[in-house]
Amino acid sequence: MKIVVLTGAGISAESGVPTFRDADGLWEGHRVEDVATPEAYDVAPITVHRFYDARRAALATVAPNPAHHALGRLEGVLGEDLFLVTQNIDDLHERGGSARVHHMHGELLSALCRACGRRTEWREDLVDLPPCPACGVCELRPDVVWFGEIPYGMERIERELMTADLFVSIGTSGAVYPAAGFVRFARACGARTLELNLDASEGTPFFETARHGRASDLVPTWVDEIMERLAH
Ligand code: BV8
Repeated sequence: MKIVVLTGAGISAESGVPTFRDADGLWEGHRVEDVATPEAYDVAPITVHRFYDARRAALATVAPNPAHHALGRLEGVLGEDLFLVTQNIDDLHERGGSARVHHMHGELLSALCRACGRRTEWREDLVDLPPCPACGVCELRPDVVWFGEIPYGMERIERELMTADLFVSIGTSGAVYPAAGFVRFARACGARTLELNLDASEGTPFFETARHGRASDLVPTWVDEIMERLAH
């Protein structure tokens, strides 16, 4: 059974990582859409660095929750038959036991050099514009996909959606594309579809089944069901 799981900020909410909706999409009075853009970075790089430096530093204060751990267990059983694609830029899936995580919107713990294009693991602040470890130029930006930029690995994601038996969306509002369109694409390719989310989302009408509740309850229960089915 091939399963594609898409996660969003809602799976990290119970770990203490604020979702985009919780803060009403605001950060220090800025709309996220206004900070998470290449234009914002060109106009006010320090403001944008402060936004991401704060979120990167906050990772040290949060821990994976039972939903992350359950997906780690599922990977142990399904191996390559599980494709986990996340919109999240935190490292909670990895710390929850998932070894293969596709971060379609990039990662907080990575820096992208605007001079040489290299992506480097990065755990410190970027606001002081440190030199790129590869080329030495001080042009490191957050390795995050901003609005108007192309998400990482779209071809790979589409291939996985085309061959999935089941597409499960966890903790996302279904407000941002192309991720919000995955359910319709998967369904058109013949996959069953399941939404696990705190409440109804913009995507709910496109799912065959939707379960509403907290991810730390819904995800372990669903993973146990799948394990049970795989065992027989
Ligand atoms: C692109 C990284 C071209 C940065 C992010 C008009 C119409 C349609 C599309 C567009 C349009 N105008 C512009 C666009 C394109 C645009 C877009 O979709 N805009 C929206 C605003 C309309 N998209 C883009 O620009 C994308 N690029 O289109 O390129 C292209 C595409 C394909 C191929 C070739 C070319 C790039 C978008 C990426 C932006 N970067 N993140 C950062 O993190 O700072 S987006 C960011 O917000 C997230 O990554 C995520 O994708 C998105 C939404 O966040 P969610 O994860 O869903 O979180 P949210 O807070 O919204 O919801 C939380 C959910 O959890 C809720 O439903 C809640 O009920 C639930 N929840 C809460 N607590 C719990 C819970 N569930 C369970 N348990 C709980 N405890």
